[in-house]
Amino acid sequence: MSEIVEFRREDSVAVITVNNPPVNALTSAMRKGLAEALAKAREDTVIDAVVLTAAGRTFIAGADITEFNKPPTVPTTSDVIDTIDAMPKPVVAALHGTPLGGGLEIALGCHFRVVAPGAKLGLPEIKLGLMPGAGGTQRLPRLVGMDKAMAMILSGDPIDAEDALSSGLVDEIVSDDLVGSAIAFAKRVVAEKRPLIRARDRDDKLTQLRATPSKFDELAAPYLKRSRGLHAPAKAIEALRWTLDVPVDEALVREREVFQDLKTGEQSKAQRHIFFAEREAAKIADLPKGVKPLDIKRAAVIGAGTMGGGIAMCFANAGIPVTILETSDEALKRGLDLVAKNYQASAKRGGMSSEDVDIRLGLMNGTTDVSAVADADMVIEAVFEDIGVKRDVMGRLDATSKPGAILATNTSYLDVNEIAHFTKRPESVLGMHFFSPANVMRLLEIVRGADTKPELLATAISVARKIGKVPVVVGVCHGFVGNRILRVRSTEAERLLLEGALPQDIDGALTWFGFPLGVFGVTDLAGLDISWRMRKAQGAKAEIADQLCEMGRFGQKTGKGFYLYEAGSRTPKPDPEVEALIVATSKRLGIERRTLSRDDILERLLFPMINEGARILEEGIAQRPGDIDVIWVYGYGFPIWRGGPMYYADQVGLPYIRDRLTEFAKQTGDKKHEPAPLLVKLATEGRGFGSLGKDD
Ligand code: T1G
Repeated sequence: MSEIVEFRREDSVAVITVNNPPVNALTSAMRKGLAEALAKAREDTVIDAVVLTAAGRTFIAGADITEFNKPPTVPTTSDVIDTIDAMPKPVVAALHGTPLGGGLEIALGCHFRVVAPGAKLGLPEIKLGLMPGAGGTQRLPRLVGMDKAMAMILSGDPIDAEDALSSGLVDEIVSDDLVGSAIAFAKRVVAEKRPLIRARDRDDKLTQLRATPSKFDELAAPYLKRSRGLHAPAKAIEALRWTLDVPVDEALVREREVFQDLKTGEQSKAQRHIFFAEREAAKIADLPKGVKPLDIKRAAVIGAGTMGGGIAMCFANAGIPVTILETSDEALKRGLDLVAKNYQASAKRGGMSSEDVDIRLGLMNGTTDVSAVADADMVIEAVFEDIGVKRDVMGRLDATSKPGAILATNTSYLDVNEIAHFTKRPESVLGMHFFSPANVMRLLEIVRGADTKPELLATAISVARKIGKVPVVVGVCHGFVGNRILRVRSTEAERLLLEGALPQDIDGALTWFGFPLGVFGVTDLAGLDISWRMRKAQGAKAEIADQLCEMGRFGQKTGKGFYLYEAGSRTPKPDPEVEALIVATSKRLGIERRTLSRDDILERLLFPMINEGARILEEGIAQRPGDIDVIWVYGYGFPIWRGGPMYYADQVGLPYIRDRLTEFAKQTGDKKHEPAPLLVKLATEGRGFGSLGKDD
């Protein structure tokens, strides 16, 4: 038998165990081993039942994604499942950990399923730009009904063991000795001569829907609406519909074909890039071996504003007690009320039970007494973005926090090294840049100061993962990685307004590209006044935005900004007044307006961002191009199916980008547009950013 598939017998039950750490990814060798083991179980007359299980931390967590760029090999996962389907003896899947993707599809092909508590079961293919390709779209709805199956397949989110039991995905939850219980289950099935249940042949859960197929469209509509730009959701919905009117054998063949198409498509490749980049981003190349994260038993957040409250929610959500410090009872009450309101809203939407809300609120301890942070292992300040305020707060935290506590500053632009030296323990300071709303946004930039101890970085990464964030370690510079690149885009957008584009042209180009919102839509949402104040403090100017602010047009909150908002509406409407102002400003500045195509606009916005990304890499502010991609996908709405700015650059081709940047530098007279040396070097060598670290 193959090394990664073990076959043994317990009385008359064959126990087939896969073992391919860390996540039992379904490799071609595993499929081969499974096919052989199943054949052996089938032929051995002593054996009258089979238990299929996995060693280590999880049942099969899906196909091995690293094999996706190679041609498919036989036996395929579908072949393995067909073998199980055709088996005259009961096959029981014993599930634990994260049975996902092809792993869950194999389990769906078994006749029975038992599961350990704590398991998470799902079909996450959609997150990789795919849909299930080994029967998932046909078997899951037959087991759990269309509503549930569609939610699982279209969200890609797993469900827990209890949910799996109540929805009919599994037959039993077994609390201890998973394999022993599965063997006992199999023996019971044999003794009771229970008929073998093949999911593919079941129909009871779909009868009602077949009678009213329009209900299917109603179910699908919200998912289609949310899937702008992505190919996979519509394909998955199409495949799910086949359960209503296409014979199952044919539907299974079609499903596999569509899956193969998606797998070789550009979108899935980009999404797979992000999957691996996200995991790479949590690794720090020069971290000394053996550095262990510190245990964070209690956290404290300074400031109960929107940001502070959101950060505190992240800790409470992960079960970590958190103290929230404010300067006045009023501000504290306001902050805690907002947190409670957020939780209640999410309970109302069905996101959590009211007990969950109570548990989470119970983990939060609001105070105005700074000495209450003394027992926190990690303190995150989320006070006003002003270096003087930060100096004051960090000084006080230094005086009160216990030795060894991590002091994190949640700043978006400020110099973390300077902030670290507001304390007498700069080695205990780092930046943790959360994105608003902090309880929702997944990105966390972890800013490494010059003195930051390695343990702190390891701890910040481990805490980030515990609180459900995607951590990326970055170096110190103005705006770090995300906002530094954002600033380049904003500058270009302003310039484009003066050169001939209108806000709706620029935003239209960006939303066409796949961003959920354009530059000016975002500005109107966030409010124009904040950056106006920042510009005034720095003596900086933005021709159009400054004039809009002087007119009191601060964005959605005043009903007017770059766009017009009708009372109570969040829909931006182009405003002739703004158009006239832009045209007049161009004229006043002596800029001859010209027509800019969508491509002109996109290149002018995106290529300088890519150029800045190259500089960020040269300076070592980001460790790898993939880190920049992860930051822009998770923090700034860069369409995941385009893989992030640096991955996208490689698809466009660096020589073209280099040449265009050179032209922009000539046109605008801005030297910053000149292509960065790294970009030029890679373009000349015929390489892409993706080759960095691999060839040199
Ligand atoms: N293939 C290859 N490598 C994988 C992998 C996979 N499916 N899943 C994880 N890894 C690597 C990962 O890169 C990392 O490597 C290590 O394992 C630990 O992962 C026909 C075809 C299982 C919930 O989408 O969601 O089946 O960085 O750090 O936080 O329909 O990994 O250590 O070198 O994430 O404990 C469907 C993807 C495939 C599951 C574990 N399956 N994986 O999380 O650890 S499509 C998935 C996950 C499919 C069929 C189709 C998570 C996890 P390294 P980790 P974790």
